[in-house]
Amino acid sequence: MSKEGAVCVEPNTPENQHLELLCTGELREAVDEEDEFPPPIPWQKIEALGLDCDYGLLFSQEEANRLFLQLEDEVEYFTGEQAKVQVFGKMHSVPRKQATYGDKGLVYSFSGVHLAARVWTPTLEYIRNAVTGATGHTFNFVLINRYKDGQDHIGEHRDDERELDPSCPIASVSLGAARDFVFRHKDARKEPKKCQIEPVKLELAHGSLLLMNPPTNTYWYHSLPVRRKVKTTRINLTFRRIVRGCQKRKKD
Ligand SMILES: O=C(O)CCC(=O)C(=O)O
Repeated sequence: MSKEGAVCVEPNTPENQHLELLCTGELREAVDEEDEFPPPIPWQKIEALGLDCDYGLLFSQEEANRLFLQLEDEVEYFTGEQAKVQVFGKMHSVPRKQATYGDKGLVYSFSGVHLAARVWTPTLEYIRNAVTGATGHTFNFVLINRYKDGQDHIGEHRDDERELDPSCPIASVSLGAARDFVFRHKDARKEPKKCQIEPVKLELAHGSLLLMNPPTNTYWYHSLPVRRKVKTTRINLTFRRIVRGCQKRKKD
């Protein structure tokens, strides 16, 4: 992985979390039930101008392996027209597989497609609860992208649809092949660049969680580029919070 970019990594401060628990009286119980209390994630802070992310390992290798296999069994991906997106007015097949799950009635609209949420599967609920436990944020929807190998990819975009709760981070869980993930500032993408801001590049590991906090998606595009050397499959889950009143109707 390239080490370019304005990446600032800070150590986690688990003391703060313990202090918080102490105030709410939950620490005693946590200590008593030490075996059942998951250790706090050692978060890495990733910051640049208008970019605010937290990155850490959410699952052990063993658990991540199990979840990957369960998802391979459970998730139903879109086919046909629903597996296409609109780019400059033309419909194209997406270079990966996609699926959406979530609370009843939720629809996510982007790039000319409207994807209705299927009912949560047990594995997706388990992963969503783990993300909530680690972050304190709740989510009602997940977009799943499956990249069969390094040829599958996702182009530069921002997750800034109006139906997303702007105060809620987007929580991205990765399972399977490690892949490079690139952020580029909106004013430093194309020549002539309005300003010189270096891209921020990360490698997203098996079992990892990347939290894209606001206002990251306002200022930064992200992509998962082609990596021909990657021969194995990766599944990515982006947990989101959709605000019901702001949803586009299916026929918009
Ligand atoms: O696969 C990934 O890590 C990125 C997915 C993504 O960009 C998205 O869901 O908006």
